[in-house]
Formats: sequence, C-alpha cells, structure tokens
Amino acid sequence: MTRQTLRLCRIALLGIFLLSRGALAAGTEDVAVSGAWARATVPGQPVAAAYLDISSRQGATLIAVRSDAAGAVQVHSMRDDGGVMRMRELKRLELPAGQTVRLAPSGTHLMLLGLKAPLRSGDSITLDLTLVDKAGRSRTVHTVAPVRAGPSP
Ligand SMILES: [Cu+2]
Repeated sequence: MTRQTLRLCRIALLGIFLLSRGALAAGTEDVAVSGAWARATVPGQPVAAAYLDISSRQGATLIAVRSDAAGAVQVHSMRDDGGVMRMRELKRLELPAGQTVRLAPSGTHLMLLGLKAPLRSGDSITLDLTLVDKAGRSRTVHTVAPVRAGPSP
C-alpha cells in the first residue's frame, strides 16, 4: 500500500465513522424508552400485556409496534365503563413534546396477540416501536423488555 492510498483509506474510514455516528444520533436522540417489561403468562393464555415509558423531545406519534414474541402488537387504552374495565385499540399514540407517556398496569398498555410461546419470568422479548415525527419521517426504536410476574392488574 502506498502512502497515498493509506491516506485515502484513513479519510474513508473517518467518513464512515462520522456517518454512523450521525445516523445513531438521528435515530435515537429524540425518542427515549425506559422501564420496559412484559407480564408473565399462565399456560394457555394467548395474549400478554407489556409496559414502558416513552418520550419524544420534539413530539412524535407511535404508529406501530412489533415483537418477536407475538403475531401482532396493539396499543390499548383502558376505560372504566360502570365498574367494568374496557380495552380499546389506539391506532396512534400521541407523544407530546417533552412529556413522558407511561404505559402501565390499569392504563394504556401494549397488548401482545398470538403469543408464540408462554412468557416466563426471566425471559425477555423484543419490542420494535415505529414512530413518525412532526416532519412525517418514520423511525423504529428497538427495545428489549424483560418478562416479570409483576403486580396484580
Ligand atoms: Cu389490552
């Protein structure tokens, strides 16, 4: 390798490094996910709930969720209807700028439908959250949720 090609090589590598840093920052900076967990299931239970805290600095909308553990994932809201808790699918979940939206037991949650296997404490599942920002750009945030027995619903 000549000195010239070595120099070009270094510049190219630096470029790749800077590009990947830029891509990382763009992909993860705005949206923060924390405290994700999924509730362990009993044998024969075809669905499970998962919870997390999510926030977007600029404001965004959660439009889709996928998991390796389930055929489909929906966002559900919970409403007290004369003493009966009713769940309703939310097609979109708004994340107001700078606010943490909590998905927690007895409230808005992720519903894992068509579980591929029972969820046992100590396992973990993936959750891929697809969001759209104010400019219409979509991104997917990947998170891992440990499975826990958790408090009673
Ligand atoms: Cu539900």
